[in-house]
Amino acid sequence: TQAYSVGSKSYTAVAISAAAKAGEWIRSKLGEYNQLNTKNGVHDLVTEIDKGAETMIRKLILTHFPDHMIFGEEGVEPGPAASAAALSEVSDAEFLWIVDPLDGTTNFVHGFPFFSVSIALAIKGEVIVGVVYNPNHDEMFVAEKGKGAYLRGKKMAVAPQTKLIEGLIATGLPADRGYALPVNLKGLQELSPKVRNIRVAGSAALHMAYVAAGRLNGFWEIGLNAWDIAAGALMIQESGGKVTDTLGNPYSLSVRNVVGTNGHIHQEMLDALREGEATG
Ligand code: 2AM
Ligand code: CA
Ligand code: CA
Ligand code: CA
Repeated sequence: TQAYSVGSKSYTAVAISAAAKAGEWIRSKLGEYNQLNTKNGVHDLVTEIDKGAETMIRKLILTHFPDHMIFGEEGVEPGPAASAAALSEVSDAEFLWIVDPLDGTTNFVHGFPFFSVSIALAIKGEVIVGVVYNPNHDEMFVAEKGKGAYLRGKKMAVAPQTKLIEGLIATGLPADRGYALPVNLKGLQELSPKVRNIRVAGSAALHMAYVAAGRLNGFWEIGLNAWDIAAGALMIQESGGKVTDTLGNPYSLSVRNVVGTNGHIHQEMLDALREGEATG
């Protein structure tokens, strides 16, 4: 991945370099991997690849910025309560890196080539850099606060459609079968007839990057974590879109029930989720 090597010590360059390195490594393991552990049952998988990628990213960040904090999925106890508590301990940090080393583990395990590495940097709780890398397509989505979001050197822009019915929308089927899944299913039920179609491709971060790139008009999902959302949220905002929680509150690191759209269809989506009693 010569194209993505770090030339300077800038935050963005380090984020890109870490995502590229981890992503390349993950992709090299695709298809040969068979040992996996379940975290919270059969729907919530974790592999040695998730852990190895996080270690790799952590080391690279700390090499450049030894005093920065890192909040990564595999460094946190599983479950919403534990992750919320862990986030509240670090969310005010001067420099906080928010890392999902492999977003789409289920896809990775099955050899379905749609997964990503998501890395964001927040300064005192405000996301200023977001990078999402899909090693299967060698696509590096990069956003910097106030400077726009880019793919292959080209500025990204959200899709122009103004009506929900013209929208291609994505969501996820959460691993939490007890709470998040039933709420998300209500949203699917309500939204399916009101949109052009819905995709459930298995990587929240990549879905959000696709909204930023104008390939999707919107995305929502219940019960996510900061590491799924942070990079993609900045990317959507910097591409002209809008990110809130399902009740319409502005995006922050503590948002778990996220809605990210091109902006034009945002209110229609929020209204539909409320009508379907699917806001969580
Ligand atoms: P992961 O692959 O990093 O675990 C798909 O619906 C999305 O949900 C993916 O981004 C996936 O991220 C995430 N996800 C998987 N298990 C989860 C869990 N137990 N709680 C919350 N999100 C989860
Ligand atoms: Ca996981
Ligand atoms: Ca994830
Ligand atoms: Ca993950």
